[in-house]
Amino acid sequence: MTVTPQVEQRIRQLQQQLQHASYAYYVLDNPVMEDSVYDRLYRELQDLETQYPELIMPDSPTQRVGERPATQFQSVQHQVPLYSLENAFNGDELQAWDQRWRRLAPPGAIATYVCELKIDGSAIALTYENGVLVRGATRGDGVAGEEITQNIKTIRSIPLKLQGDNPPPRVEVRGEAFLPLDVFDQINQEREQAGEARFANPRNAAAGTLRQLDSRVVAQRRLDFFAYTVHFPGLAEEEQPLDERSQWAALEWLHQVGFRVNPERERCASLAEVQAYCDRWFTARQELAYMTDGVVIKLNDFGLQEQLGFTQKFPRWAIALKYPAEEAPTQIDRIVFQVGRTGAITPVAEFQPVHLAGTIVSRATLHNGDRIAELDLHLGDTIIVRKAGEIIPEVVRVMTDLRPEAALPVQMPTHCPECGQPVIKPSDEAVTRCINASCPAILRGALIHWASRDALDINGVGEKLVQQLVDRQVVQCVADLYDLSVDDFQQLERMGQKSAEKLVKAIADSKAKPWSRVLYGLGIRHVGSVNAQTIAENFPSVEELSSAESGAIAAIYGIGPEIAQAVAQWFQIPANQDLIRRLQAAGLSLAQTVVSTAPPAQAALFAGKTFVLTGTLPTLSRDEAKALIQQAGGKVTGSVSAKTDYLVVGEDAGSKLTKAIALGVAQLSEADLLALLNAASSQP
Ligand code: 0OW
Repeated sequence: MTVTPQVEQRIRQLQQQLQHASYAYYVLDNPVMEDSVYDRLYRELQDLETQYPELIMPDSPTQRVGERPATQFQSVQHQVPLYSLENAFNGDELQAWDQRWRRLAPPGAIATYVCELKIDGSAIALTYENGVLVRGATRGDGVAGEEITQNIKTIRSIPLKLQGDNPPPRVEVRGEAFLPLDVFDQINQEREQAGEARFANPRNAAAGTLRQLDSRVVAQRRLDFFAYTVHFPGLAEEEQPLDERSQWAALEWLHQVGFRVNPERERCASLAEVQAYCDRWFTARQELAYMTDGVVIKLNDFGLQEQLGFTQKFPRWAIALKYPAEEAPTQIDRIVFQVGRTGAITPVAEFQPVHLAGTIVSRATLHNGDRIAELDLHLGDTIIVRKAGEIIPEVVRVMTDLRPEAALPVQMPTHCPECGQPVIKPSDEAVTRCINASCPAILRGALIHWASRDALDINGVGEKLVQQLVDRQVVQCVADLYDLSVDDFQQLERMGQKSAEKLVKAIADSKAKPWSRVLYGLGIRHVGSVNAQTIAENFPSVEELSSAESGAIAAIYGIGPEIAQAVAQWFQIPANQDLIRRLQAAGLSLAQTVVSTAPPAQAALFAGKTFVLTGTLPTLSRDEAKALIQQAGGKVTGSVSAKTDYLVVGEDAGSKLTKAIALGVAQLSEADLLALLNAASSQP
């Protein structure tokens, strides 16, 4: 189709607005646009770029998630090697490092140090040409890594294009890709619900995610990134765009061109200040939203760094002071066996509380029966517990010489501790499992999973409520939720009329959720939220899916035979077929219909948002537009400023539009505005 100037302008406008909104949300952590507005404008841009592919820009937000999964990764050479860090484990070793570099430096060298939290993720290398991201790679062995550009592009806090004018011809940026702790927990819950092994720690989770062949899986996992190094290959020192040739200036530049740089960085004038910073963060790190495993100390001045150079493996001008991987002895009190949502039985050691890595610990997972046998664990044993990079403390070993006389070896239960039914231990698995579908633990897990955020997203159905519903046998399967009345809920503890009414409404509203979420909510093994989405796109109704052979399901790109088998078998089980019939009778769609995500009620749609009107609107007068915005909770002012959230743009827009573009204020046409208001008012 021929491109008109209006279309080109609209596409540029959308690309710029969405890019700005994404930067504000993911890098500045300061959203400037409602999700529903972002999603709508994003879909408009996708449609326009599909019609006019020649107008697609490399930094358009639509370029973040690729379509086709890779089949493998290419190996690539790093232009500048990625060095790792020498470790120090205490103050003395830090002092020793300081003495070592001073012996090699020119006499009387004055050193300023830069302290950076050591992010516990996975190091990656980014290459920008003329300001555009052209390649992303894993660290690999420091000399060569794997090319994972498509996956890197899904990390929203990594700019697809550097901000600012006339970017250097080539820039190499290094930093740590990591999973925030809340995302890490969420992923592990999903993996557990899908019957997959949990990630042991955020570092493994980040590294594993970066090496996913399907970038849509990476996008779902919401990796984040802190930059900490920049190189300008081919640029002489005086041509480099840094205020001064130092690590501090490099971090400032990285922040200016659009990267996240860790905000806790500090300059220190002496080793004593460095030690104080490290001591402070040794305890304060527990509050951070991401995992750290130490502090990286660097000499700030690049000239001094160049004089000191590198050993075979490490820069002489940097060191990592690691937090001690603490271990402590303690006495086992008892072993408890937890039954998870999939019936997996996990042994947990409960012991005398010990202080580990800044926290008090009194429980540690024993994973499974194989691990218990490996440890040769006996009741009453004295054990060594460890908590380092791993989130969950673990039992390292038993101090057998302290074992009490006639101590009994720990055995896995032969019957489920929750329902009393015999358990199974598949020969090829380490896990012991209850397979009684009406086991209270499995039912509790199924209800919590069903109501979870990525499934039917039912507010109010959490652990406490589910415990009561199952203990009182009010519910035997997830479909029963849809039969519960306000009275039924009011029989429960701490449930007033209002909460009961809200709960019944939340459950009723969940019927509008799309088929892909229902499929995920069923909790079929190996079917996580991404697989469910993929399967639902290929089998858009439960009728088609339940009658499909596993081979037909396995034929879906990205769905392996194991997942396909689990899905086909699930639909063969009579109790599951009853469940599906019950859900349909309750009014759930179980078919792929276009369901608009219910935007907030119109009255609150624009609450707290400031609008400016400019130009002549096609159908609304200024006053009519103003009234509509005010009715939706928005404020209308006369001039554009950094506080303006939206500029509504009509014909012959003047200086307000110029200022809005300069400030990155999101722009809406009259049609955009009306679409948002209509979407909100048509909420069921
Ligand atoms: N993980 C980090 C971090 C950091 C590089 C540059 C020279 C030698 C290491 O937060 N803040 N700064 C550096 O500086 N490295 C870091 O992590 C290293 C990279 C490779 C292994 C560690 O992840």
